[in-house]
Amino acid sequence: MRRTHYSSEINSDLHDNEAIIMGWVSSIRDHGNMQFVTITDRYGDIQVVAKRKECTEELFNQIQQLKEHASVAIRGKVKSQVKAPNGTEVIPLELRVFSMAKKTAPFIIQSKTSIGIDTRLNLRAVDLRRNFLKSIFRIRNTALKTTREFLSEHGFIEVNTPKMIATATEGGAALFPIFYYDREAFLAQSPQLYKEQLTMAFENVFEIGPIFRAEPSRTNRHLSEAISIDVEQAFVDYNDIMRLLEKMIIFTVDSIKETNKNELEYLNLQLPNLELPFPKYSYSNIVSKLHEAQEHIKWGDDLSPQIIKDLQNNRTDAFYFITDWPTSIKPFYVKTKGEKDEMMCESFDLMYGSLEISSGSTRINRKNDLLKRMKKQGLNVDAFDYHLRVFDYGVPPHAGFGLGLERLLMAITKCDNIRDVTLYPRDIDRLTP
Ligand code: AMO
Repeated sequence: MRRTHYSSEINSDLHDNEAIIMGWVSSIRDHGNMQFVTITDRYGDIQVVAKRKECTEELFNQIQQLKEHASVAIRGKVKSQVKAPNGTEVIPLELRVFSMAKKTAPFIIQSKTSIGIDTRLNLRAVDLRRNFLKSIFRIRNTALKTTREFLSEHGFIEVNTPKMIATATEGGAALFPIFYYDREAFLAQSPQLYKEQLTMAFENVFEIGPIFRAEPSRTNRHLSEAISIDVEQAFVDYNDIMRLLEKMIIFTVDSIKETNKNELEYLNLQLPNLELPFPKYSYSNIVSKLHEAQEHIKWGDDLSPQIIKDLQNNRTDAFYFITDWPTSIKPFYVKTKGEKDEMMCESFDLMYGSLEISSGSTRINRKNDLLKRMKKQGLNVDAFDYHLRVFDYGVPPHAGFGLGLERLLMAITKCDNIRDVTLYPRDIDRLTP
């Protein structure tokens, strides 16, 4: 048997014609002498209606024994039917069961509301058959596709950098050590140093790949393995990069609106009409506002999601930048605001409500400045020799950002738990499936 039509191709033009559909059983309604079976394929659903009087005894029994999730092919006659969900149904003539479901899934496929995420994650491939998640991952697909399109149109080339590395790049974030033959190595926390180096030859580069962070805490916004959209550009500074990033976000959100109408409708989401430029608040300005609100925070402290939430009265529906952070809480490669103002650096976080979506900065491009900062942050300069040596050969001024794909999806789909927007999430408690 070969598939002749996808569910989306079954329409009233095919009335009285035969078709072979393939997919899995997403719902069964048993009305005694009538069985309603929904077959789902990658494009949607089609209703199959078996009537005892119109089928052979054997076929009717076979259909009656079907279970949700079984993988099947049905040859049948297409009938226009106004009462059917998409105006047509299929009257079965032959059923082939490729694989019968042996168990009942511990969650309801058609339901929008979900049961405990751990139960679902333990059976993730089956969980992903839910329309809710399929909608999210189709939106993810658009986000990835349009990001690539946007960056390529803006003269960036896509690169891949090593994920097994010798040194930390992101200070505070903990590393996963691995065995590398007879040495210790680490999983890359970010492609930071490599993307910077690549601006020497290519000027504009981007990478979409995994980053690994040994996050010790259990939160709804941290993964041990996340996907980062990393961008680096030569001969620009952080202001140019913020302009690029906000344009990219708008391009992505608009493309999703255009491409994923069905998914957005299913998820009951109305994406905002975003306007340029996104608001910018300096770190110092936010700290002053926090002082006015009687929050206990010192200039130089990091801003926790909770403190930002409090400041916004829990408003969580807008993108904005927090700029000019204290140098002491940003990584060693970030350029300061200038000799007079070494305390602050040319850096930004892109926020959505209290969720950090991206961070970026102008980078240090002079070797002496970089050495000074590394020493100040207590780093072992010798371990970075492989990186520092390229600074003897004319590293251009450059700037860039890292954007967490899952964080962006949380913002777009309004999911509170990062695990829902990750196919197979990794966290402190989870290494399977
Ligand atoms: P940073 O460490 O801020 O910056 O990371 C950049 C973005 O990556 C996402 N992210 C995460 N997402 C899920 N789980 C995690 N554990 C996690 N950690 C980070 C966030 C964050 O904003 N090299 C710099 C970027 C740059 O300056 O180019 C960096 O890695 O969305």
